[in-house]
Amino acid sequence: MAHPTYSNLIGGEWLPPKSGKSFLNLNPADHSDVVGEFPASGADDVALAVAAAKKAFATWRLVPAPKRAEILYKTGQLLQERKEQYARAMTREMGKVLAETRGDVQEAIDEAFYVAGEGRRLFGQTTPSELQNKFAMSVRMPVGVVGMITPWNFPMAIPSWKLFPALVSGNTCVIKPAEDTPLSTYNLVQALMDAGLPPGVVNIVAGFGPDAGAPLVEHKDVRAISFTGSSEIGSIVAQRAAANFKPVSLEMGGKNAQIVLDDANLELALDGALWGAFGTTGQRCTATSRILVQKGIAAEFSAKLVERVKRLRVGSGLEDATEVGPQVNDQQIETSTKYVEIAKSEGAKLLAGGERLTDGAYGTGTFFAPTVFGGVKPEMRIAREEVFGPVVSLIEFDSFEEAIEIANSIEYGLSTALYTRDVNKAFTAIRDLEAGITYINAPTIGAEVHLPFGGVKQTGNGHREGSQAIDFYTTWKAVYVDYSDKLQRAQIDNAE
Ligand code: UN1
Repeated sequence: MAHPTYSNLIGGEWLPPKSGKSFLNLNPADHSDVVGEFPASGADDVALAVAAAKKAFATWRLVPAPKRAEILYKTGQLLQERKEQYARAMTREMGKVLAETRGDVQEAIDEAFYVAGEGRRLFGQTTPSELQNKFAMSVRMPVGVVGMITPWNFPMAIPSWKLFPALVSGNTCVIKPAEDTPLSTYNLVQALMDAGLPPGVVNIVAGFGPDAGAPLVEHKDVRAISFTGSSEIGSIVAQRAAANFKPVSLEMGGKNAQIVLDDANLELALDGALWGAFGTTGQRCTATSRILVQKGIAAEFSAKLVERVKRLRVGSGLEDATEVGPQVNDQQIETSTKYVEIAKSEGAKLLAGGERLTDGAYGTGTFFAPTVFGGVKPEMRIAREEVFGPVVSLIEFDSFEEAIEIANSIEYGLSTALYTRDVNKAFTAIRDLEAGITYINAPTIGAEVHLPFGGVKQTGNGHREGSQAIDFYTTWKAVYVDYSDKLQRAQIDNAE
């Protein structure tokens, strides 16, 4: 069947890539289903897109913020109308089940309505001047052209976390979506354009990291970079951007722990573990990949978990009965396979899954059996390194203090969860867990758009999305207005 061909969006026009190259976007549940052909762009395409964004910035920054926000509000409404259509397109290109792709579109809708309100805030401060008849204030200014590099696991939500706050702040954008899932970014930007976004304010350059991402990071007219992806690539992005002091916001890996104390509601903790570890086929940066269980309940918890994991229905995300969709591509399958081998060689005990599924309809896609390892020790690689697949490790501990220590003993620090009925322990964990997010009696996944999102250690570089995103997409200007009609020298004339 003929598939649609997409171009780059540059200055409001659809332009084929200068490189003349393209790639196919395949359905991970069925590789014979081609979702579309997308440009494999290069530095020339990036340069055109940045020039268009720079031109558009001259006028977009002068549009009053409440007006910019109205376009975002309208975008939210259009996304509501198109939710089912965009969710289906997303499941087709990314694989996760429909309930989750609906959630992904919903997250973009939430972000649109939340950020639209920001158009009438974007608050600065006023403060007394040390001098008479002088007014002092701080105002937020846009930074200019912002480059965005987004991942495939939340193909609409994450672009919305970056585009919407950048836009309400008056910036213009060039976005390079992940090569596995460009269509959802196209759909999101289509909604923005239909809501009245002027040409050139958002530009899309599709392609691969080394060819299209790198020139975006390095372009001198790109004033800031927002990246979500692996810590490995994030480090390269940060180093390249550092050459010309470009601010970079990085959201990267996780190795998120769910701690279950022996006083916990066990069924609730099981529900949470199952959803946290196997929702999105384990392909969330917030996914539960370590379950720390207190010794007294470990055997029961492990048996019940394994029993439920074995019953999970793996299949195409477009089918209603499916609970776990495919992994996004072969590379991810290889990573899961590699970590299963590593875990086995380290002496961890395979309790469920552990292999690629190839029988029947599975053969045309990239499916991996939901996998559980028991007997995992905190020092094993399977307990420390990110897998980004449907693989979870069970680690036993004696005391609450030991659980916190194990949870913190890794290089990442995104999300954590504690299941307990003891309020004192809950608050102690909130204080002591080294992570950007802590849940009590809820799984490690499920952040809401109006709270800070991001992590510590190798997970991030100090910035937060969600409620704090505006801080990255604006720069402060201090403004002094002297209405004394005479020269007043700060630090000197106020001494009198
Ligand atoms: C991610 O995996 O990169 O908190 C983002 C969550 C989602 C976002 C995940 N709202 O699990």
